[in-house]
Amino acid sequence: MNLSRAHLLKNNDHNILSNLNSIEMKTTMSRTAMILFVFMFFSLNIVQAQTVQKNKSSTCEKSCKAPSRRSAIQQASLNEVAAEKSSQNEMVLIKGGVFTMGSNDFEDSKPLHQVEVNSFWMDEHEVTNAQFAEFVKATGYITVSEHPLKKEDYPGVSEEKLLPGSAVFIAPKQPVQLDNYLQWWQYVPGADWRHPFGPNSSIAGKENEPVVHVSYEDAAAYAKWAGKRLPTEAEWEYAARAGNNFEKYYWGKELKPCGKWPANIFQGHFPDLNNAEDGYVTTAPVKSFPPNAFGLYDMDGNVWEWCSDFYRPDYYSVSVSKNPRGPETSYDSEEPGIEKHVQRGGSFLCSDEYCIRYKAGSRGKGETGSAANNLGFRCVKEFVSQ
Ligand SMILES: [Ca+2]
Repeated sequence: MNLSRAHLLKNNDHNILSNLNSIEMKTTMSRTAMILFVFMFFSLNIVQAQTVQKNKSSTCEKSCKAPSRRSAIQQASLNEVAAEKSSQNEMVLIKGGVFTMGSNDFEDSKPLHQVEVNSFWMDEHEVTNAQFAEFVKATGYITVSEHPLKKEDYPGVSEEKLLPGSAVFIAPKQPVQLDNYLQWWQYVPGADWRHPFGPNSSIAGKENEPVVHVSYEDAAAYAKWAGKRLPTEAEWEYAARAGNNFEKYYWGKELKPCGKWPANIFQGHFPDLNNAEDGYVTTAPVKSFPPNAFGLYDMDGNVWEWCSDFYRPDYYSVSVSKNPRGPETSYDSEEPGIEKHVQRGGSFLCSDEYCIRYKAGSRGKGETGSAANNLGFRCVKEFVSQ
């Protein structure tokens, strides 16, 4: 996620609404094609599959279900505090500890370094539309995407384009070069948390899906209202790893453990063809995929999640080791004048083909005031020992 609002606005065009109408069609078509493919595949391979499957499933069941000693001990430790789990606010107590933070696969995630975090409560799932609606109802809060735009903030953009809105992923109709995100991200006037794809869309029936089109400021305002705060980047990564250091993915070593997609990411050909093998073209209802060892859902994929740290690519070389809270200011040499916060976890648009920053230890970043239809958040709360 590196969507500058001003950049998007300058490149906005007027074909957006017609493109938006194709999103649902594409979903239906891709699912129909998938069903047909699956039917043909199984018709041709059913006998062979039955034989192979017998051996395979027993191995797979075993590797998926037998807990390691480490995870068994960890779980036992978590059970001790399970009584404290709040059923009212759906938070999980994350017992503090030390872990190795970062990844050698990304320049801004180096060096690997030891970090200690205190215990904290964390939302077990991303903040949903229903939860955000409660906040708006109680406070009358207006999100950044709904605010009128000031002409002075967007020099070079014509006045008729200065309409409230947000960034929406719109799949191009054919394969495109992956060097320019403006081929699939468009600034859509009228897109906001209530209208994820633009003015003619709504969140009816999506109450249990993560809220999107929330800027850092919006997420922080919700957190404050809820008596919580946004997680630090270190807390987020510690929680996402859930005791599994050095894994390629937060969920393990394989992309598809036991042949199943463990998170809502992108399958197909990016950005023009989303096969939705995992069942979802865009956001999935929270808790659609299995939780991690700490009981947290969708730490990977679904929507990016805001963290409280400012973004700097070189922060890990100077980070304190205990409860780091990020640098004092943000700086990104790719867009030096733009203030950015860290985002984590990737979204329904991440794959090995593009946007690989859903992998363990990787970092995302975003303009503090920007939003998009794959960007949300979850909150944390201090743990006060009795
Ligand atoms: Ca998906």
